[in-house]
Amino acid sequence: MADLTERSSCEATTRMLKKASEEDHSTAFSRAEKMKICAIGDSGICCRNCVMGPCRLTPPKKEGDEPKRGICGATAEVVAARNFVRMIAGGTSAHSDHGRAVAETLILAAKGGAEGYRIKDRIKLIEVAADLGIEVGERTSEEIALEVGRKCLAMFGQQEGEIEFALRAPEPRQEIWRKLGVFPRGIDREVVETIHRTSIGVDQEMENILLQGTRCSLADGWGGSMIATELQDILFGTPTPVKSKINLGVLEEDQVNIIVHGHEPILSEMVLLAAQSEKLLKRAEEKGARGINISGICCTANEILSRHGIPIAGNVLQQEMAILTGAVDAMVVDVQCVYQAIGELSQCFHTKIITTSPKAKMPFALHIELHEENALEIAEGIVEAAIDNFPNRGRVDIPDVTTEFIGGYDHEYINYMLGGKFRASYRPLNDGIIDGRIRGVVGVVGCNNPRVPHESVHVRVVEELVANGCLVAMTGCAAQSVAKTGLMSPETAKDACPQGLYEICETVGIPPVLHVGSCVDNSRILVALNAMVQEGGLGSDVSDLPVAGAAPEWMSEKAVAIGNYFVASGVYTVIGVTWPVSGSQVLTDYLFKEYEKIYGGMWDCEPDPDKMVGKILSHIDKKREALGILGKRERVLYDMAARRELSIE
Ligand code: NFS
Repeated sequence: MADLTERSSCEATTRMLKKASEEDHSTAFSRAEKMKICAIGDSGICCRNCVMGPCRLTPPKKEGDEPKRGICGATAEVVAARNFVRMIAGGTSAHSDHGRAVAETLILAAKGGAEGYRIKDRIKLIEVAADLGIEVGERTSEEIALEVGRKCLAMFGQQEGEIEFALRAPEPRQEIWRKLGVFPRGIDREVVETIHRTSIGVDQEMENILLQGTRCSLADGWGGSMIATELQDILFGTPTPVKSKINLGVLEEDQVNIIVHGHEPILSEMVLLAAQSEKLLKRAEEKGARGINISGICCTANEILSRHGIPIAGNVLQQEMAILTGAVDAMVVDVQCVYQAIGELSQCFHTKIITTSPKAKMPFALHIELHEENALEIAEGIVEAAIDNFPNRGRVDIPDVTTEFIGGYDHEYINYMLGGKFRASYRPLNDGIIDGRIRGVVGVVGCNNPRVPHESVHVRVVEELVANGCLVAMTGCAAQSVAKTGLMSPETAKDACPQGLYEICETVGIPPVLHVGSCVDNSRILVALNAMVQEGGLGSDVSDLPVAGAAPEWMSEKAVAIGNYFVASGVYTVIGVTWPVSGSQVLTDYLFKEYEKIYGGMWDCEPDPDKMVGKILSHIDKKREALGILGKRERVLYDMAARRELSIE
């Protein structure tokens, strides 16, 4: 393998990669190196929606050549559009099935039928109920929660009308959606219709296919993902800032290490609870362990970090690295972003992979299915299996690498910390943007991808954005990458950002980079953007705001769904790595340029981190100019050295 520091900027990861290479274990990094990228598939112009082909619609070799057509006659832009919206449907289905599971658990908890789950956040419950037009009155939390849960669950099967959370968007935005006919009706309906319309011989017009893609993605951001976030807050508590640490060094040599990996806190919350049981702690002691240590990987990690400060072992590309330490007694997984490779790799170590969802099984894993009715009891069984595996450890190799950071920011807390308890508001944020101390706000989200240097693209993008006065909000594995740099600690703000941004960070007590949770929590960013519009002074719609979105190291189709709902909500969104439909210039131009006229937000792709930052800043400045605030410069405070320099001039 090439120089390992070129593969990842994370020290713990490179140490484990070295071990993997010495001991001849394959990892996503080594497999990516061997896997040749298929240029046709990579550019999104291969159609295999029927078996007359597969049809590969490569561009004409020379000028004057007829563009290739599929056997059914499909053009490259139609094939590429189908592939693009199918990615949206895939991503939407993942986030939404997650949201559905939370709604079902909330209903069960409200009925008293889900052991271990209860309504934890009544304030959030009442807020959500109000948004859904549900009467609160003198009713108990359980009565309200039952109606909230049922109403949210009904949004999945809704056949007509408008899904209610989307009514939180600014009025002008809703009007755009209504005029275009893309207001989502029901979540499942939009996913099904997207798959139907892109099957052989149905929707043959690129623009029309994309409209359905938009409707589907909005059903994700303002539907499934928002349901997941809101109902999780009700069940498990709305996050507030918590101190924690990240990286493989959070594993403990003398404790039972359980890693929860995947996405749904329905599982991880119960594992956490079970690990506190006196009986199990005693059992761990009997097996020679000093305690039970829980940490997380991927978005499950973000969920339990935000609500409990549980440390993060790593992001998606570190799941194999964790097993390579030899210190993980059980890796408990549910759904999404779990590599099949961990099953086989676990055979070389003592690690038990425990699958828990009927939707996701894998070879070489122990399956202990989680049922909400008796989840706590099942979770105790899972923890017990991990404890009993502790004595089977071989050599342990934990890289002593961790970084402290603060997580758990969300719309509610930002509102409170900016305005105070009795006058919660976004005013100071909007004022900071208007007077130029904050240049803009950028959401940097998404995955890690071994096709680009692990974490270093994220880090470069975010460092540069902060250095240029942008406040950054992060979710997913992207957030975990940057948490390792110290940029998520308020103390680092002084050196990392210009004076204006620093003053705001210092006054409010926040770092310049905010960890706002998991990928479904991108819905928190939508809510925050809406709050900025409502606060006033920055235009009347999200598309007027000096903001942008980026997914520099994305890999999952979930990132395409997220990107598209941000674009359709009015946000300029740029992705790195690769543009998945680059094979059709017609489609690319439509998404990059025409979309701006339609939605005010548009797609872009830029793998180079510095160029990506340049594009984001020029978009932000364009929006500042339109608002008439471009000229406002941040106030520069000169130190003595700078003054002397001035007087020499
Ligand atoms: Ni998001 Fe979370 Fe990570 Fe990417 Fe996977 S964990 S839902 S998809 S890889 S950020």
